Amino acid sequence: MTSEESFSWQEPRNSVVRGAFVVVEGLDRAGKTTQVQRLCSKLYALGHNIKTLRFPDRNSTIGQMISSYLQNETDMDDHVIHLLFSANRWEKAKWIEETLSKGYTIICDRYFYSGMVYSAAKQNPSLSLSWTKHPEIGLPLPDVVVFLDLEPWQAEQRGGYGEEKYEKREMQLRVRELFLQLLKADDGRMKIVNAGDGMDAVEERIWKEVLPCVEAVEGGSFGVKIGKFKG
Ligand code: NYM
Ligand code: MG
Repeated sequence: MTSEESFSWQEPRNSVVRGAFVVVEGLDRAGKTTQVQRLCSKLYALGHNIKTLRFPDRNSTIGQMISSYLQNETDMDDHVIHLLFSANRWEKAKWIEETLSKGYTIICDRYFYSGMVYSAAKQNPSLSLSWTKHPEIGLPLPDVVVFLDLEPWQAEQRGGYGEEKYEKREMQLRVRELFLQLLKADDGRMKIVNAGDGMDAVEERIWKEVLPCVEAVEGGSFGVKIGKFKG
């Protein structure tokens, strides 16, 4: 049972002011996919209306170009692939806003935070962290972002590591540094969660960060309007 199958078809069961936009971020093999599924199941069991999303969304034409790049089948200029990742989010922007307005809480596996840090971690002199932000400006802003933090050596010990582009120690080290840099500059919506030990403990930590936010947003404390990323 994938999260997509189990959570995407139901009509909203509860009337809420709007859904919350929850993003889960982290290095490769940080456990995002497992934790997103667990989080959805728990929220759904409590009666929340849930939809899931993941980036890159490999189903669209742009998503297939991204997937082929990640699998080392095609090569692209660093700026071009950055803009494709961003375009892949813009393809979903309207759907995100409409879905939140209908009262669904969205749990999203990666978003523009990954977009910025993975591109900037390439250390291309004409592709700084601040350059990477520009195409993301105006996208729906998450209400909470959970950064699953673990050290690259811990991620490496998990299965499947090293199959795609970027899954290399040097790259992951820089990605982590940049995530931590974003966290320092953040307005408080990014929460750091230690993801280096057992799945149940990590699940509990995520729950403590996410549930209060979901309840507050659905209850109207964050207003009806969905924020937009300002850079
Ligand atoms: N990635 C993901 C980017 O480089 N930019 C982005 O905007 C996004 C959303 O794609 N190594 C990278 C991070 C991952 C890779 O993601 C594929 P996943 O979650 O491993 O399928
Ligand atoms: Mg990966």
